[in-house]
Amino acid sequence: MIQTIPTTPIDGQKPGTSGLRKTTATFRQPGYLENFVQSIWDGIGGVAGKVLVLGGDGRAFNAEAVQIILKMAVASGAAKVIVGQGGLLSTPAASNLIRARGADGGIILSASHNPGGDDGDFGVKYNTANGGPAPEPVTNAIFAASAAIAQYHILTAHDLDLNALGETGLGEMTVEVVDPVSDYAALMETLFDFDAIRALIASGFSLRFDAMHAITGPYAREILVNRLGAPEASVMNAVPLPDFGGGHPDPNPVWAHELMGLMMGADAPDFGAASDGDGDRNMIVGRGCYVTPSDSLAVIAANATCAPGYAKGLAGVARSMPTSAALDRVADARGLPCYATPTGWKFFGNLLDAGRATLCGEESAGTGSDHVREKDGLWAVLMWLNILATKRLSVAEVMQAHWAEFGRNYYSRHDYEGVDKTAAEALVADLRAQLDKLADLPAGPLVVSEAEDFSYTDPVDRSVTSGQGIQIKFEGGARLVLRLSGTGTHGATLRVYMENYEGSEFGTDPQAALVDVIAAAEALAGIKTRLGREAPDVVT
Ligand code: VG1
Ligand code: CO
Repeated sequence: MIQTIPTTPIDGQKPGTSGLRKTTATFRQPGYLENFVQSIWDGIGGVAGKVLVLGGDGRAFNAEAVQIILKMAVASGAAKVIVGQGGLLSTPAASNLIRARGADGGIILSASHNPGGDDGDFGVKYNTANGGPAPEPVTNAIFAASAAIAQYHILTAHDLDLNALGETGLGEMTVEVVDPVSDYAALMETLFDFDAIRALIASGFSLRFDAMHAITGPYAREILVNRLGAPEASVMNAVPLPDFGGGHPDPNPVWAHELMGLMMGADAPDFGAASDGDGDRNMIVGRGCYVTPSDSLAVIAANATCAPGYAKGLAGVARSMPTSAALDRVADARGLPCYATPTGWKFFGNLLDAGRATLCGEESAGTGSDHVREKDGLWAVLMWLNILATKRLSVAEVMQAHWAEFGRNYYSRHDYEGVDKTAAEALVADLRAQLDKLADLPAGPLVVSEAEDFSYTDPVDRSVTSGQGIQIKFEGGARLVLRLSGTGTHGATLRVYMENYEGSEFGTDPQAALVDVIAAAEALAGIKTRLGREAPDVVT
């Protein structure tokens, strides 16, 4: 029986950088998920007759949420929902399924790199028919619907068994349970030279992939072990757990410290990598050599033609504005168009759809291409393996060669997590208010040359998105960006991004190379005093 349940709007159901993220406890409140899902249906003009893809990263509440969403899809007349077995899908696999099946859209259940479990976070993201995160007009419509909601519709029924593959009926709707891995693995085989990677591994090249007890375990096992012949032990923390084993599934040197310890140790493998909760981020590490995400993006752009799927060259490249300009140097040298977008993968969608960009990336460990409309962790790992298999160089040698050719953009991001929201917002607002007057003024040891509040005009649909981060450039070429995170669930997180280009000296520690920009940031924003913090919580 389809029930119509009266409800009232719940404050704060506003999607952030990547969907709606709240604590698991918040999502478990009666009606919370239901209100938001109905708001998605209402915001996109209903789901009657539509085909949707559904799955999540397996964190706590994933299984319950999938059942609720299926019952709400049938109650609003959806024709079909394609669900990953067990309710699981990585974000890039979901994006691929939407595209491959010509679905009208999809729902991905994840709070990505945020911790999960009963005391962690949960999230819901809506993706459109191109497979990508809903763009701002759509998320704004969903938010507007959440503020006007008066009722939701849901079928009263038993939970479906989502472990058996194949089609079943739920009321008038078809539910198709698919293997979450196979279509994605097949797509990877079309892009990369699996024979060459297999030969590299067979020659004794050793690797470790840290799935961080998140969604990529089964994907990495199938691709790296079963298809590429890596030993079983190459995939660590391979079993997805609802609380990610108590860890923080964010692939950076701080949270992936187990892998980092291994890679910096005496018996380090040749190659290490990790991915996040929902499988769209990546970290690349060589033996004794951490590769910053911005550098990884630049290396991939410079060498993508090693991979068969990109052999014909790139149409263009794109990065989020805070990402380092290492990519721009490659683009300049190769004559490629290069775009700088606001933070969040949704801003790459139009560039990818229009064929203006083939590769995109963010400093936050997200890299991807036009093969899907999300960033893709395992894709980046396979791209690196393909490059190494072709060049037969170590990761450290690839980096040295890259810097020798293009120079090095020393880069670091300092995060101040869970700080007082009012103080963080005031810090940003005060700095924003001064931007007009900063040019030519000293800032610690540096002198400001340009200061702006980043605003983006989409070159495809001409839509304008403003207030996307404070960008300050200094005489001599250094750059500073400050913005508040849009994915956290506690207080505020201030992100401070710093870079400085160096043409010939490549061996300096990034924190030392950036010491002047760090001092300039403190002089301009007064971070330590205003936030009451001595040091950042995470340095990447
Ligand atoms: C962060 C990153 C951003 C990324 C977003 C979603 O957003 O900075 O680059 O696109 O997370 O990634 P914010 O607003 O917290 O800075 V994921 O893998 O968490 O979906
Ligand atoms: Co993610």
